[in-house]
Amino acid sequence: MTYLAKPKLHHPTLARNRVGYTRRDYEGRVSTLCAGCGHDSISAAIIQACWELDVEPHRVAKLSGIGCSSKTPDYFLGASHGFNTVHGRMPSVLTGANLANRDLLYLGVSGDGDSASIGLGQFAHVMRRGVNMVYIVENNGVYGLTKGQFSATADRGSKSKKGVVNPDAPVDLIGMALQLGATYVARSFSGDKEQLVPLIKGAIAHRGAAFIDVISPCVAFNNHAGSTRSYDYVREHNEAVSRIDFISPRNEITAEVEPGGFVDVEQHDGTVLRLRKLHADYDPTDRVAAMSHVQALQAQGEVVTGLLYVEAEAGDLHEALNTSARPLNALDEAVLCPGEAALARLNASLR
Ligand SMILES: Cc1ncc(C[n+]2csc(CCOP(=O)(O)OP(=O)(O)O)c2C)c(N)n1
Ligand code: SF4
Ligand SMILES: [Mg+2]
Repeated sequence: MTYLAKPKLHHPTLARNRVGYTRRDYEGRVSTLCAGCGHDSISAAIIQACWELDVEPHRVAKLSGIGCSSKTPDYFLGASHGFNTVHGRMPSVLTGANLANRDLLYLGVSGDGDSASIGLGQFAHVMRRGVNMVYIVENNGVYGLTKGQFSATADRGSKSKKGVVNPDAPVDLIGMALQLGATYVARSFSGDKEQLVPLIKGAIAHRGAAFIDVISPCVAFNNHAGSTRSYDYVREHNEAVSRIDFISPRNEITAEVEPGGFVDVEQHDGTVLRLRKLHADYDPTDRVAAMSHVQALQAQGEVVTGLLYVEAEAGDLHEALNTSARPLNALDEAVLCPGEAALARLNASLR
């Protein structure tokens, strides 16, 4: 029934957020993905996070590549800006858009094929440049759209639906993001909305390169015994280092936590990430320690989830390049053509 358009009328009693929108105003078109696909749960989590954070839909730019995952921006935030790039090229288009207009919230949505194979170089550079964005990989270990070939994130030894064993070592996007300098790094599971929604909210509030790797089972091609991306496998091996509560400055702190069992990380905009520690010795502000802790748990076959690393006061690409504080389309003629004297001064400074 995906050819049916969603009704535009909303029930008048639906709750509205502080900017006057109902949750339904954050939805997109009816999904054409397989029933049960993890990607649809991620779309629902993005909708929930944006509604709860009072994000104005027209202030968001959604960018993606090619794949089932990259189709999903059509299914959320229907009133936002959107750009479906060539396969694996979302990061460079996002970087350019961000440089032209820093006032929008940039949401990059990609797949493990899109980011870890054809787009791996682009992934690396957008992370190391610290582009201010939320970059989500919907990671199912296969190329879902082209019928289930192993992707570069598939674990060595995992089995395809036809029983073929993957001989190759996996690309670990979390390890790469940490090593390349991303300043907010998290992993979650599409089946764990309670963990995923606050992680997305924290990433939206973060200034800098925020990366979330979301394990998102492909029910059509990678949800069988022998797969390490199936619902059953991830539920059995999900090892959360912490649970995160996102606290906005205007909200009361409602989460009940044991004293000493949490750490508060305040971000540049006053939002607080309250991390309820599940691993006593895990420090999400120590990049090197986070890398080795995550690697050690992964070596035991665990799927490590939670906020793995955060640098609360991170800078971004605009800061590094000292760019105009105003979006380029808001610059008037007087700024763009400052006159002969200004040009002469500039030339003199370069001699
Ligand atoms: C340049 C180019 N090469 C190959 C393809 C074929 N292709 C389409 S989607 C895809 C992989 C998608 O995998 P992933 O990003 O993991 O998304 P999923 O469908 O699993 O969500 C490939 C190889 C293409 N569209 N363009
Ligand atoms: S093929 Fe896999 S990834 Fe694509 S929509 Fe179906 S379940 Fe989702
Ligand atoms: Mg995939």
